[in-house]
Amino acid sequence: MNVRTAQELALPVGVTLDRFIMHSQSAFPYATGELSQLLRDIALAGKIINREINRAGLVDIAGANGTENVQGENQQKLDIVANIRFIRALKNGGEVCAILSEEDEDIIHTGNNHGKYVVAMDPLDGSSNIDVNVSIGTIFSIYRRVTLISEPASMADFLQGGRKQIAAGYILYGSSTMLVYSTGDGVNGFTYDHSLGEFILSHKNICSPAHGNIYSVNEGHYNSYPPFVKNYISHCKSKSYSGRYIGSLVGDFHRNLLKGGVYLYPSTKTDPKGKLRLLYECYPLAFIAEKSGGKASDGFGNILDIIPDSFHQRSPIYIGSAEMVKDVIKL
Ligand code: P6P
Repeated sequence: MNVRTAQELALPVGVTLDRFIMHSQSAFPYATGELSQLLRDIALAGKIINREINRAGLVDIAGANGTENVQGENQQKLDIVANIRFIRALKNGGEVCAILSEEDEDIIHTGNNHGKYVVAMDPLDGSSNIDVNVSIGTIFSIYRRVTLISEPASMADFLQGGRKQIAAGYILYGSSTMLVYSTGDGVNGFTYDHSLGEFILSHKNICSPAHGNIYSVNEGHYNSYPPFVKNYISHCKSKSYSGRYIGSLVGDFHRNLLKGGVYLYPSTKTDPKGKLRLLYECYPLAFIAEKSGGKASDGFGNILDIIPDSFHQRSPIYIGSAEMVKDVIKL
């Protein structure tokens, strides 16, 4: 039997999220720690939601809540739980003056009017997959407020445009739970170690492969896609690419980010503007895509250059490996 040496048994735990944040902050001499605290608050909410999700099969928390959100979509119980958990964590953290959530029509004022930041979020995307045990995710986007400190936040704080994001990321509740985020200088991934209750740096400086052989699209809507999307799907088949579509944006995006691939949610007859939300799904993932060398387009231009005009507006999205996104558009 091979007996592990003391050195092997005492391997370092790795870099915790806290230590990574503190180290990153030290690179910004004028950083005063509020953004670091905000990232910790998001991570805390992620740990709590991770626990709820893991119990979903055991504690009657899965399934529909019997209500609809502002979009008219059936809310799952965990959608509401996740929304409450994030709002509470961000309120208690004190750094955020207001939140825009997919689950609420209007912005949520936290009461921290001295908070420098606002957060747009989809607290739990893909939640209809919970009771069939498919990966789901939280998506978040962080802006520095433009309204006066001490005043309540307003629409202007949330309609600054994708290029004004100062940080964005997602939490993937999958076979393992991961937090992936960027504050503008690279993209880093942290895997949750349940035994420690810590996110540990596991994917340093993620670089999106320029090309890949995975395409993610719901081919059930094929007949209502624009011609260029149909051409691209034919192109993928001619190249014998792998179709991988799990019906959960964060899961599809994350796999394509690591392995190379492109996710497409085009406009359709039922969703002429596309299905995904610009402010808290498209913008944050486009931020991550670009900061890791990938691309994100609405079919006409860069997602991050779209000027927003309402909180819950939708956009078509073609996102992932740079060369593959270019291929979608040029076809
Ligand atoms: P469809 C989940 O509802 C979601 O917002 C994304 O997570 C997912 O990629 C997409 O919608 C699935 O939509 O129309 O293919 O079922």
